[in-house]
Amino acid sequence: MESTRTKIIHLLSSNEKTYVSGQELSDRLHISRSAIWKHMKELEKDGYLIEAIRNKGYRIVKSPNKLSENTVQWGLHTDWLGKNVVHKESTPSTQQIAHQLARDHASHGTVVIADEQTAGKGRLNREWHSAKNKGIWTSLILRPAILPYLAPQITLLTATVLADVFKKELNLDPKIKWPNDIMINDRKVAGILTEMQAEQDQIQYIIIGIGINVNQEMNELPEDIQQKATSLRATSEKEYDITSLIQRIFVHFEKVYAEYETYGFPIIKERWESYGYRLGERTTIKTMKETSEAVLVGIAEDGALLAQYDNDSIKKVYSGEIDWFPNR
Ligand code: BT5
Repeated sequence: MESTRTKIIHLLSSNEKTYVSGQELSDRLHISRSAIWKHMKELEKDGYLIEAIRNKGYRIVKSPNKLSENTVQWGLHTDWLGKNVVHKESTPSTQQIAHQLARDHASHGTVVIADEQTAGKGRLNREWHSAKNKGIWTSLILRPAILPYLAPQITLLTATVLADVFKKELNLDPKIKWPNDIMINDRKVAGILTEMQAEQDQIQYIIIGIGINVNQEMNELPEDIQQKATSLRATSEKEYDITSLIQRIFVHFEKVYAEYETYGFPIIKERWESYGYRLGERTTIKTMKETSEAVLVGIAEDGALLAQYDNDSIKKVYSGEIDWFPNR
């Protein structure tokens, strides 16, 4: 159940430019006008800046500069992504909460966001550092109508969304290192962890975990990753508003997801390849049997990376087999 104050915020934020009268709020929420007034005072205590004008009504001018269910939703212009937000100040991992919510039938587009994760997860049980208020640590619950073996496409899609936002909205120069790392200046700025619950021919849900280093200074990054990681701030010397960045990502995600539903994987593949890290370059590939050189040429429909060998044969290769940083 939405609380009265969340309802008030929703009603006001669907009319950002105009005022909503006390009478209208009172009619829609079935509470008195003086009760509405008291709620407004409570919102102000929480850091909302509310303008109240006689004969016009109320308007939210600014939301507080901290993450919460309300601040993420205030001014979020999406149809389904982030309509249901669960925010935690601190949690072991947003993935865990998202799994629980998904098992309890949370809807497509439900998101979990944390200020801090104490046991953030990478792939293969690797650790993901998630310092308090320094980054975006979020998990999206999706219920795509695709076959389970195509799920990696959603990871690739997510990577293009992040790269687009970093490039087009923040003027940075991101690359996507197959399959899921967003790189700036050869350092990892964001990672994606996809987990899913599926039967043979049907996905029950996918959880897309997104971790983005946003406002860390270089020397705030943990020692074990200082040589290979970066943050948006460290690459651009600008601080970013985390709430508004989350909103931009959700809005763009929804747009790209709709394009994917309409046109299928080819448009994602094309975009992904335009950002592909070291695509077109020769790399060393080590399989169990041999070590050889090949040129990375693109991605396949199932999400595999394609390498072209000197005899022109194109083969699928996997992450552990590629020497990404021969000089590191
Ligand atoms: C990933 O794994 O890159 C997936 C990261 C997903 C994190 C999100 S945050 C929200 C959600 N909740 C979670 O618990 N997880 C998801 P992988 O490709 O395995 O990379 C992990 C490796 O990246 C580690 O072994 C470190 O070397 C490095 N690393 C750890 N923390 C980092 C950070 N904050 N920035 C850059 N690199 C990091």
